[in-house]
Amino acid sequence: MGKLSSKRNCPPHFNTPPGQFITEKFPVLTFGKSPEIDLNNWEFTAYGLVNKQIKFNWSEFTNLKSTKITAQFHCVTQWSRLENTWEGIPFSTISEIIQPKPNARFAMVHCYGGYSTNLELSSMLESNVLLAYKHDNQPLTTQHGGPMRLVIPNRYGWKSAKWVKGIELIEQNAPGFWESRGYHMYGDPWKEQRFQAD
Ligand SMILES: Nc1nc2c(c(=O)[nH]1)N[C@H]1C(S)=C(S)[C@@H](COP(=O)(O)O)O[C@H]1N2
Ligand SMILES: [Mo]
Repeated sequence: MGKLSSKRNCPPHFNTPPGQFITEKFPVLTFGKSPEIDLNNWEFTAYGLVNKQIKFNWSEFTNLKSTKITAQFHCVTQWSRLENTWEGIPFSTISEIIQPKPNARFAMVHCYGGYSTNLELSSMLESNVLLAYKHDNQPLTTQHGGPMRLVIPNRYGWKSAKWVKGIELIEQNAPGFWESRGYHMYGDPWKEQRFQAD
């Protein structure tokens, strides 16, 4: 990765998806209020079409082997933040534990506070998809999804669900919170898959 200073001098279209503008801030985009989560009661579950259902508390979850990635972040409202380091547990690690059944094709990500989003299981298994608890080397703040959020850099930001509580593997695709309000089922920023009608 180049330095941020060199990227700043690039025209916005050079290395960001079409229709996006670069910001160096980290705006907060939340529908409604941030949920209050007590780490002592925090739980992460994975269930549905799996051979082994799991329920982890914070120490069980953070004892899994973590990874660090650097990735762009693209919100459908057109801001992109180019350099973000995220640290957390790859979803592929969770997948090895839960062992999806052959008919598991999609994931519904459920959040504290009621938000949800849907993703293809195959996209979730890419190596840069994390259940992240650090951003730019700091513990995730509450407003950015702390204690833990999904990060899926190859999709628009609404699919990077904050305050993740559970991941349900399903056979038929179904819309999450924004997808049922017209946002795209896949949401690839490089293809400008913003809204369902596009
Ligand atoms: N639970 C939850 N996750 C969410 C949202 C939300 O409203 N609730 N907003 C989404 C949207 S639209 C974006 S762009 C990103 C923004 O993440 P940030 O607030 O950390 O910048 O979070 C996504 N994840
Ligand atoms: Mo967004």
